Amino acid sequence: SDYSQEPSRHPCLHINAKEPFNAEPPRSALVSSYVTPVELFFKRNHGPIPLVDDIERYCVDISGLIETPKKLYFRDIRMLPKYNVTATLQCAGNRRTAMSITRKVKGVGWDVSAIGNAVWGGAKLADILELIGVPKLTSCTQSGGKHIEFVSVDKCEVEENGGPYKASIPLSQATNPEADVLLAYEMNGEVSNFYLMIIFFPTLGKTRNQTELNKDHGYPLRVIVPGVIGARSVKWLDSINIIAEECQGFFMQKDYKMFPPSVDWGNINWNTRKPQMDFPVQSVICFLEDMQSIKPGKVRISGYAVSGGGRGIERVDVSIDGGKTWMEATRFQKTGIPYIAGGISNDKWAWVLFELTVDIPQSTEIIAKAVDSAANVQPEKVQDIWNLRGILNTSWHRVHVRIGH
Ligand code: MTE
Ligand code: MO
Repeated sequence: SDYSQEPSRHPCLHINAKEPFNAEPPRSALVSSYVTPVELFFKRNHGPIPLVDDIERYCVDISGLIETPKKLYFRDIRMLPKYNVTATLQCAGNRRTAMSITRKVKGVGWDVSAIGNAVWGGAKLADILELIGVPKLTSCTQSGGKHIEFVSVDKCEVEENGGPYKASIPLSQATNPEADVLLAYEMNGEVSNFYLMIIFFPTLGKTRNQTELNKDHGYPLRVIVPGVIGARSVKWLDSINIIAEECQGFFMQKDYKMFPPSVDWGNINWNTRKPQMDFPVQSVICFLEDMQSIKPGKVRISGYAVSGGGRGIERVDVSIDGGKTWMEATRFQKTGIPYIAGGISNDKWAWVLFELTVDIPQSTEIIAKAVDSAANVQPEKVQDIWNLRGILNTSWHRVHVRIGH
């Protein structure tokens, strides 16, 4: 494979694999702002970054079990109403390294930063499908299409034997405008425009290219499926197929499925499980790395909490005595606006940042666990949710702090 065209990347990223490129920011970058800067957003790839250079000729082929197959050019998609959806993208492999410490798992190792929150700008998939004759809230087309498959431009060397990355979601979700599934062509457009206006004003012409999706994140067009593991948000979209059964690609059928701790590589039967879609409730402490030493006195503990499926965060509990007693942290999204569970102005697909200022008199273990709007709680021990692919590690997050002088 050809890795000679890879884009340049931020030097602060921790590289977990070079080719394909897999990297995450330091923990502190995640709590520095509600919206994660593009350069510090984690990058998860299964092959070289593909080059789409002729935007005029670029188009998405939509076919399969529909009455009127169609080619949509980039300009056709840009003509549809544009939505900005703030959504947290989390890789199912986030926190995999910590899971493999108890018992070995297979997959790229990640610390706690295979996650980021961005403002995705693009057309709603429900609008696109309506444009080609599939009405809103359709769960089955006349010719029996029940799933919508996204096929990428990239080549996944190992998993797909050089074929493209693929995934599917139910048609009912794709045609539901409330599910906010996007074909996105902008990442943090609103946000960077705001900052760039300050920096470059009045040369606003310069801001244009900064807002479009960059190569690492799917230029020129990617799918965003809010509330669902990152693996379904296909980058560098090439075509869309309406199909009867869910996509049969590697990443749907032979990967990203959640197995019980009893299943190992000797007895696995992939057909017994469904592809993972929504991610479970998660929270992580980000203000310091594990085993860091700090000064005694008041400490501001901070981190992120998020749940899948549009379930909001009801509560974040923090312990500074290894889980004997708990305190509730405060949560926020946009700076200055307090987060009210179930509030109408919440970004429903986005994480909350949490914080709690406490006195830490001695070296200890700090723990965080979150509760979502359906009262789901994170599991205490990683052993209980261990699975051979090391996905969905949502066990209580623990950091050890040493008090030094
Ligand atoms: N899309 C393509 N075409 N190729 C990929 O390798 N990786 C998926 C998903 N979409 C992938 C893809 C996975 S596993 C994740 S977690 C997200 O993209 C990561 O998105 P990001 O690199 O923009 O953070
Ligand atoms: Mo992922």
